[in-house]
Amino acid sequence: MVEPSEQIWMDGKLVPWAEAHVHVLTHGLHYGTGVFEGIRCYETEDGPRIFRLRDHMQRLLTSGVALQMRIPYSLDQLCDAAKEVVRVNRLRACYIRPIAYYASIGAGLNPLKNPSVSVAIAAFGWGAYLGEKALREGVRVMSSSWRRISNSSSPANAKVCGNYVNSVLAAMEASLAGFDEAIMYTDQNVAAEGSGENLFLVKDGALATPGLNTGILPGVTRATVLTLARDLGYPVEERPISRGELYLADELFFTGTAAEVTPIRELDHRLVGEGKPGPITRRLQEKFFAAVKGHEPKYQAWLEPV
Ligand code: PPE
Repeated sequence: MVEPSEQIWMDGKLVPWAEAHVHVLTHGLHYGTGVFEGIRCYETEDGPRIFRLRDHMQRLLTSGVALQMRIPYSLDQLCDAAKEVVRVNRLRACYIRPIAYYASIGAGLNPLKNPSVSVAIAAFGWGAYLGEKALREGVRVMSSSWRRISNSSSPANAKVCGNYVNSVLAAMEASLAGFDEAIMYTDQNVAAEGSGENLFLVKDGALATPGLNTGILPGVTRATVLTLARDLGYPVEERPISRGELYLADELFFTGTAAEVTPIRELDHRLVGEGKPGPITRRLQEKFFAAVKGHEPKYQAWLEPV
């Protein structure tokens, strides 16, 4: 559940939470022509620290390029604005949601005729994405009937608002079928990712994760876990993974800003390993939480003071 905060940053001004409106004829609302981010700020012994803020804001700018969007703020300005939102709301642990969208009013597809872009950054309390129990015990997931969008129909590797219809369909289907989350495959039947998470497999002590050419979001948490795994000495590969291979995995887990490192205990009614989080998943999860909470000097550079 989202816990509202007091103020939201909108185009350089702080606006009360309840007044942070956009016009109903906004281009971004009708056509999904926005790009967004999800960033977590963690409470550490030294105060709040935003995890990999620059990497997230850089991805926002890069996603904008895919929509030919001129975001009217620099990387530094976006990072400063995010810190300001955390500060003015006196938040400690929170979730930060920046969005940049084509803001023209009226109908007509091509936004380049009136290319005004608005940017908003909100910060609010948001606990464990799939629940605290999910982090401890793992989640039950299904193979989605919806295919992950491909890079040939949309810039699938960019965090574009419109892309998320695909994820929303998969998330609704999984929830209505009684599962916690979905795994989506490409049109070529290789595993891609969850509706809002990247996917990892562990087999015989080695890790594998789908490559970016499957149309996945290049997750910041995915990159973090790849680094942690390599530093711990686990072999890691980015490669195609079939559904059958997922069924025979020793361990599966999701990564994401919201989902953090969430073990998967069941896929399509088949237990993953022994049906509980496996040892490598647990080790990576522990390392991840140690890093974000400032307990790993080696990864301090990932933590941004507000
Ligand atoms: N894939 C998708 C499709 C995705 O939306 C996310 C983040 C990831 C992978 C993981 O990326 P990263 O957060 O950089 O490690 N999903 C965000 C939104 C979730 C939502 O429900 O909204 C998030 O985790 O913040």
